Amino acid sequence: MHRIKVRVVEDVLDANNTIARANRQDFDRAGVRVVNLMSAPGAGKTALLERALADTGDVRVGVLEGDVEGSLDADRLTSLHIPVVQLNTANGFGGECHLDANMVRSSLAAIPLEEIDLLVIENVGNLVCPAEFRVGEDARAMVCSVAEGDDKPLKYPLMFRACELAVINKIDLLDHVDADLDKLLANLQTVHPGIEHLLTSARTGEGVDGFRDWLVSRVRSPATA
Ligand SMILES: Nc1nc2c(ncn2[C@@H]2O[C@H](COP(=O)(O)OP(=O)(O)OP(=O)(O)O)[C@@H](O)[C@H]2O)c(=O)[nH]1
Ligand SMILES: [Mg+2]
Repeated sequence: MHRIKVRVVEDVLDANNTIARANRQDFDRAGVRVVNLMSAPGAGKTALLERALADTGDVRVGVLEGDVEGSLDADRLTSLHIPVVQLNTANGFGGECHLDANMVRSSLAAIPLEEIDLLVIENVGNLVCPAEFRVGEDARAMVCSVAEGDDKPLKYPLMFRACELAVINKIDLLDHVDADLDKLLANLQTVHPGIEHLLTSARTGEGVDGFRDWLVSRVRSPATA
């Protein structure tokens, strides 16, 4: 029984990876680099994008917004005057807690790939499932806010291991929450030794330049994922 269950999960992930490779080929053909941005709900993905994507110089950026329902995040980005496409998992996908490669594939026609150099995919807020499903990205980044507590890398290691960058956000709240930043960073290195990290506050703007630089440099770096 257990082995059958494992086989089914493996088959689902294999099928997903096949579609993710097709997405990746389409992105490569269009010369678009893709970042899959993940976090628990409310860690600050959209708030960071609102600030970081305000000025990306000559790098043209688009965003695919993944949410279970609604267009609140896409609406927040409209003032940036960049292409933003909202993808809802409630519509036709059963309200899934993550994006998968097939969902992203279904959105490709709506994304003006010829007009952008970098696509940021804001995944559905969830610290577990999004880490398992590749969507055709070149790189993966995750946001962990200090308000979530310093133990999160130890409790959700797959997400922290799956990413090349961990953005530690809401550092303006450090004096108001119990999380110990040194402990959080040590736990991060325990589950993913050598992982790059940034300290940011989307509220004050501290560290956001570093996040913007990391995003923009994906366009010039060799693919990693
Ligand atoms: N104090 C503080 N608040 C922040 C910071 N970043 C985000 N917030 C707030 O945290 C809340 C959630 O931020 P969002 O940007 O919506 O988070 P998200 O990760 O996009 O959330 P989902 O898309 O729902 O998963 C909002 O009220 C933000 O204003 C920060 O650095 N400091
Ligand atoms: Mg968001």
